[in-house]
Amino acid sequence: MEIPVFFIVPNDMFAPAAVSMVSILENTRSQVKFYILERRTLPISRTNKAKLDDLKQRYSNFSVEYIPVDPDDFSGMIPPISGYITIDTYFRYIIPDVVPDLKKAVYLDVDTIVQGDIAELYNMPLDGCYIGAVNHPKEYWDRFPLFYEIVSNLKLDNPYFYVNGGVMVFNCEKCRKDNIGNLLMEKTRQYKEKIKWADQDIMNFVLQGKIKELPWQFNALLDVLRKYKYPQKEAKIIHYNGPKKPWNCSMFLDDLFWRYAKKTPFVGELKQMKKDAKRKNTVTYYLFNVVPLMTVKTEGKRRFYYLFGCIPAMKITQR
Ligand SMILES: [Mn+2]
Repeated sequence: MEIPVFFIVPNDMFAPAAVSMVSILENTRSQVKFYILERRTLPISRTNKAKLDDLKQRYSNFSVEYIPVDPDDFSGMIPPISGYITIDTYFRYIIPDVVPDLKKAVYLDVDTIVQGDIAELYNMPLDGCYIGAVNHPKEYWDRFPLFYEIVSNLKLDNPYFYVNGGVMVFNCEKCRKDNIGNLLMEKTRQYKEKIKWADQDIMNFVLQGKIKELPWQFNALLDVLRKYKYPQKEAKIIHYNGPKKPWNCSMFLDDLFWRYAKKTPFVGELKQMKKDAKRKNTVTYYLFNVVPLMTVKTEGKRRFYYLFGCIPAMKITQR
């Protein structure tokens, strides 16, 4: 049995994606085939492809196929509200169509670490549904008013069922049979004024009633583990959802990410990415060009002010 696993990877996200891939390979005995959807306008460099191939010396159970996708096919689709999600999130729509002989396929975001056996996810019964995915935990609705906005915009039948698109199992055969890819594209253009979280909104809306709910362990969102204390050991897939990523700041559970990063030929590059992000988010104002008067660090929506570069002075959270 070969497990097809799809990633959507612009070249600048190749290193994090490789970490997710290695985490899969470390924890399964199954043969895995990675399908990488790359942006035709930002293709993956030859160096990166060669580096991934080098991993075959350590893992004998994988192969890779690159599939270029034209972003222009998705023109007119509104980019998601959050700036950190890019237009190629919509590439998820075409997964069942790009490899016509696949019955089923797994999709993973690049910001995931798989610490369970990927075969377990792949083998989850979909009971005739189009996709399988994990619902957001009930705590989210009250914490993020955006959830109420989304479900009321979309008029979901069950306002408390809105799955996360970072981990999905596709019933490719059924999606192709009912031409779901086209339907999703069409509805995206039709509902573009009402969309908040891009394809995730549309998939929840169009496929409602035909989405198989998977246990939380297959897509353990960070807050689920951090704030709501679901047991981390039970999590099979950890999803660094949100704008903070282990490769752009220090954060909860980033040790897990780095443990796998070290097993890839990309660890140096990832460390550099983190350094660059830190530099980009830090501005220091000098007195007479010598004395560091004030340092401002930006972390997502929060801004930290330090006097003389080290004394914490103020914290401001933007709305
Ligand atoms: Mn994600």
